[in-house]
Amino acid sequence: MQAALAVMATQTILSSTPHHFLLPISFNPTISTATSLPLTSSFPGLSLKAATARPYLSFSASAAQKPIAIVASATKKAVAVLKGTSNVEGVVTLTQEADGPTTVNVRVTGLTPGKHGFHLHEFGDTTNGCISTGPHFNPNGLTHGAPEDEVRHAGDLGNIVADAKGVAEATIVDSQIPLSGPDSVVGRAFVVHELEDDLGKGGHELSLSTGNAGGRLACGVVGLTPQ
Ligand SMILES: [Cu+2]
Ligand SMILES: [Zn+2]
Repeated sequence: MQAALAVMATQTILSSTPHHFLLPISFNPTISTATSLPLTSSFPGLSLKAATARPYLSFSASAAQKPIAIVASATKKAVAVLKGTSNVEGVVTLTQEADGPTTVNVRVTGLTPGKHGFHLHEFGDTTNGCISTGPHFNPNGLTHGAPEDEVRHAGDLGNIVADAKGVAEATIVDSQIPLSGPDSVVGRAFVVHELEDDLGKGGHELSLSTGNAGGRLACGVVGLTPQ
């Protein structure tokens, strides 16, 4: 930053135009009066070549763009396209306003009628199919539970329910699956399971880790989409 200010100072000296009104308030005005039209900079190590308009312009541009960047990040959207080895497939969209809860819209087809466990798993890795997405996303090191439980994996979104045609549609609003920050779910994966998630209450040896939801029918990695 000091070098950038020095460059700007040099440019002000050389151009002697009223550009200086754009400079930061902290800029020391004595520099411009103390030097008369220098062909070399009065700043050690700073040649005239450095006094191009580029650093000056880039500084102004980045300052002007800051408010736009804040506006653009107010709403975050993401999507996951679920596929597997069976004919089960689906699309999941996620929307988060600022730091509020995330709204998840789910549509999965090709299921057997009834409940199917639906989770966010830790990894966005499908190199070995849905198995390589790892366990349920669990940044707080808790045991498996229902979405409304205090003790749950962040990725525990309960069950989705397929109708007689094998179509499950759901809208889930959840506060533990943000689209930014240290616990962001972007880059992780949704998985829809063969069986019902018992929400940690089934008494099975897998109840407190997976909800005993059985095999993984389809999965998809969460990726950001345009606003
Ligand atoms: Cu799962
Ligand atoms: Zn879980």
